Amino acid sequence: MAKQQHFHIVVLGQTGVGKSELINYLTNEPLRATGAGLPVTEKGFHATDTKIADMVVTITDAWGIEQGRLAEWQKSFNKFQKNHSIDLVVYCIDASTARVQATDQHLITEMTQTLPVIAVLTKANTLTQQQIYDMAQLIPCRTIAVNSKAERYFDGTASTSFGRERVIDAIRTYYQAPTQQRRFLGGIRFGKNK
Ligand SMILES: Nc1nc2c(ncn2[C@@H]2O[C@H](COP(=O)(O)OP(=O)(O)OP(=O)(O)O)[C@@H](O)[C@H]2O)c(=O)[nH]1
Ligand SMILES: [Mg+2]
Repeated sequence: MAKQQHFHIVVLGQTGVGKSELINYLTNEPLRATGAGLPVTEKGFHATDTKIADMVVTITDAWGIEQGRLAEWQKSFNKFQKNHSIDLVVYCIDASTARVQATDQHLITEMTQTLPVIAVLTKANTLTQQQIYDMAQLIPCRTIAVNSKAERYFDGTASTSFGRERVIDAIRTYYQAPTQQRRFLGGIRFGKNK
């Protein structure tokens, strides 16, 4: 098994949900390419040693899950998991659709059996509190709403980014936990959904 030097965070989720953008937002660095249109992050798992606030981490940006390629994705993730120790999975779900898909529910449920997992609802800036709450109820782990990118829209309105501190606080809970406790924290629902 490859030895992980630092606390290892792996960012997973379907293509286009904002995994790479979240990494840039959390690290405050333009580390990963992002974009609309075709899938951006290439097949595989792309690790970078960096810092999130004062935490020294390795953060891995994943190939996004594409429709019709779930089995292929799972095979490649299983292989990755066998060869790397993972301290925390950050599983991203696009909140802008106001839907939680069964694929994401199943994958999170499966992963929480063996790994600590937190979920991030990305692009959450257009949703109401109630919508965020309703989505979080369907996700079997701690869930945090985020907008990774402040931007201007076609209609002239703008959004501000939010959620960074909450995600950092959640990461810190695991970062500070002794190794044996991390798995336990992953298996139970703790902390308040926000
Ligand atoms: N407003 C807003 N836009 C976001 C957010 N997260 C991502 N985006 C945008 O959504 C698009 C897709 O984001 P990416 O980070 O490239 O998505 P990804 O999950 O890495 O996609 P793949 O690499 O294809 O798997 C980009 O145009 C991002 O700028 C968010 O929280 N808010
Ligand atoms: Mg990407």
